[in-house]
Amino acid sequence: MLNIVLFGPPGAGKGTQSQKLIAHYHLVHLSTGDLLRAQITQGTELGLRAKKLMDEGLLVPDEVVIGMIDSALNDNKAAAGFIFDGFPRTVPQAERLDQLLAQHQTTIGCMVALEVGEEELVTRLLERGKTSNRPDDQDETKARRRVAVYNTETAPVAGYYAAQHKFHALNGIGAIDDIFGQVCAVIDQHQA
Ligand code: B4P
Repeated sequence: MLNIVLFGPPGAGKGTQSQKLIAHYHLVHLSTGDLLRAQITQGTELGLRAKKLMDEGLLVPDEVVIGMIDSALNDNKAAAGFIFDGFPRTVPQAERLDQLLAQHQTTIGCMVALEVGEEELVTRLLERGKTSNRPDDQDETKARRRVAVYNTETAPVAGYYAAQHKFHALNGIGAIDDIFGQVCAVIDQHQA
């Protein structure tokens, strides 16, 4: 099984690269952002609670996203592997993911981090906000808050995977196809 964590700040290109990776490696895409937005669209109680936090650029509680990932893993037992996009976003989420994958007799192969500076991130998020209708992409203050939340709460997750010798960082600035080639090179090297 091939399990990849695609890591990086909001707007780094995780969703963009995930779309290309699932086509190339035939993996199941698990984006906690997409799963949460689906709950919002369906108007579930979970979605209503998550929306308030997401619109403000804050993280949804760990137990909520861990529960969604647990269900998704159980729903995709025949998968060749998973791309985890936007998850784990905290160290407790990373620890729980390891436990959940162990229950399925598998583990994370590698984490690929896309590195992009704050000004470029904010530019990308606000640009996407012109067409995405995502409330969290509409406002510069919220975009900067998401980057700040990433720096304090999510960035330590890199150390968690570095301690397992699974962490690889790439420059996330450049042509999307060039970055995709570099991400594939890291994954292929890990599989070899
Ligand atoms: P996400 O849906 O994960 O949102 P994101 O971080 O903005 O997405 P991403 O980083 O994938 O966007 P991409 O670069 O592809 O999360 C949204 C919210 O959900 C969070 O703020 C949080 O509230 C909640 N949440 C989600 N997961 C959670 C968790 N595990 N725990 C707690 N809360 C959680 O795209 C950005 C733009 O850049 C696009 O327009 C794209 O076209 C552009 N772009 C991409 N690559 C580019 C490149 N190389 N050059 C130029 N532009 C590029």
